[in-house]
Amino acid sequence: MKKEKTDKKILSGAELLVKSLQGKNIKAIFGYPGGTVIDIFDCLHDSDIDFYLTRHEQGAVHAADGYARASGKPGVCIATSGPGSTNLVTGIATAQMDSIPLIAITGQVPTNLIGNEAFQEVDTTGITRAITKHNYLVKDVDSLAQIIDEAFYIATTGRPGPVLIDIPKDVQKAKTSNISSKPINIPGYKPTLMGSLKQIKKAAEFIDNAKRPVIYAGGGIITSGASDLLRKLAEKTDTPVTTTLMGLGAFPGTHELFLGMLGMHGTQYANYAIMESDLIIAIGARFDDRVTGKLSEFAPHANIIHIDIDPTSVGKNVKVEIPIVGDAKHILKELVKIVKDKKHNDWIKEVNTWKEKFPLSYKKKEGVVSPQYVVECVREVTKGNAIISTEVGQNQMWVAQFYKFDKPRTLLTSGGLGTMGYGFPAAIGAKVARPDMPVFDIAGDGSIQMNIQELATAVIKNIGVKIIILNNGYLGMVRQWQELFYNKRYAATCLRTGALNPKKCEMVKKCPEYTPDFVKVAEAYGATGIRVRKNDDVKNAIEKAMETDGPVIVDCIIDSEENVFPMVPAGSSLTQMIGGMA
Ligand SMILES: Cc1ncc(C[n+]2csc(CCOP(=O)(O)OP(=O)(O)O)c2C)c(N)n1
Ligand SMILES: [Mg+2]
Repeated sequence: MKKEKTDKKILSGAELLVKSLQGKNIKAIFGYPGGTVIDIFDCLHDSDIDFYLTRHEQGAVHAADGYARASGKPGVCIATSGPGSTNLVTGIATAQMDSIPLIAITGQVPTNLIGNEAFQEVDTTGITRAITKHNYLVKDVDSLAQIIDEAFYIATTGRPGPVLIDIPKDVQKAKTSNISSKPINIPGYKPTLMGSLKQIKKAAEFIDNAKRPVIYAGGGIITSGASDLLRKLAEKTDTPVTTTLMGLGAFPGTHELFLGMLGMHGTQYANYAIMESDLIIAIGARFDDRVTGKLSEFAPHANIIHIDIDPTSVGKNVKVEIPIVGDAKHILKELVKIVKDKKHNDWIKEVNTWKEKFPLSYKKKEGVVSPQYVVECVREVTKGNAIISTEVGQNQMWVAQFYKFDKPRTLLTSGGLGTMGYGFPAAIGAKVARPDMPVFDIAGDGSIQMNIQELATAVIKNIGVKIIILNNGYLGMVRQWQELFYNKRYAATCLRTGALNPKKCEMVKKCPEYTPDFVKVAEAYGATGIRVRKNDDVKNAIEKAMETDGPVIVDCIIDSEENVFPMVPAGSSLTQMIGGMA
């Protein structure tokens, strides 16, 4: 009798969606309501899912992304049709560029109105086609259960990425008895996990014979959970390791074989090691232009082994001797078994000489806060036991250079798209995923204003994210390029004036010292604000922020002319670094 009842279970599309999310153990959703998603919210109303109402859909999608990066589980966000879904676009593209598993659910106008320029109609699947791993317009409620399962499968397997499900309002209301899905079988999507053993053996031979090997590791190590194996490979073969921005935390930042980040704002010694290397072992990285510098001069003496789960990434930008397609964890497991124990005394000595001669450094100045010191202090106070998100610009690069990330999933940063406004909502998502961890957003004064409204979300839900603003009064990274390559013509980068030519602008004299005053902004939202003007006060302020309940802004006034060095000018070779040690 009872059994018959369950067999005939009938659900609306919206009910089925919420039940499916619960079935997938989704505990938190970030989003914003609107006309075409009221049915879904009406079902969420009775569910035990934690819902986080952000103040902008961009906040929701970045929060879901931060949740995913911090936890390794897919993040889920929801928005209404039209402006709701277009507000998700930047966040979806951010997740796509950094291979983050994300499910974006959008409402759509009823199917009979699609194509009619209906109120709040946009072609969401059309707009997001190029920035999602896959997307769906659900035309029939009977297909919904299968689509949801497929969406999660695609988002989380292979090279992960965002998947969008666009659900018209009538589909949400329509009833179906098709509430479970069939085993997933998607023709044309069968990610390769196990690398070819023949290729792995060949790679081991190259590694055994190399004299000056370097491991170049990317975010793929973190995604696949291969950090321990990476360390084993490096230690067994006595090979120095450099990582991309996305790879920071994949290898202990304090390990003696660690070279720091490579590329445009990488360390001199990482870049020199790459340029002198005879074998680059690239794992879960894609030879992005910020990493390679001038491609034709990149690593002139090196053979390249390229391990990646995405076959389209392998050999895309550089010539690769040994391509291996598969999951880094599987491949490294095999590789670690068969490579020989090695010592590269001469090579390590050479690398260590560069480390000593060309360290990352900065000078502390009087009367201002040193941004690099702030980053070091956050690490000291938290003992590195924290999750750090960044915004984009100089703030991001100072974090990458001076915070020694020891563990995976402790740095959240928009690497591929470089999205200002990412860090704060991502930190909120991270804190929801990992309430046990201190979470900091190390921000620029420009970027933080792109999603500052999420202070309301953080205050109301008591999400204790600590925002450290490295306040230089400028869109600092762009100003740095203008200083170095555009004759100090600071067009539209001075945040105090907004002027095309700040020298001629009277505003500097007239406007208040800070626009906005971030301490007051924090207070206006019901958060705590602290201003710091000198290095001596930095540590105290960070400690106080840690002790204070709820969100805190620590506004650090830094020198507006502080630059991120060393630097490889765009289009130059990795050896042509400026602003480093001579
Ligand atoms: C959404 C977005 N718009 C524009 C840019 C271009 N951009 C890159 S860095 C930067 C300056 C960021 O200023 P701020 O947040 O104050 O950081 P700072 O470099 O000063 O640390 C800009 C405008 C971007 N990356 N993202
Ligand atoms: Mg700034």
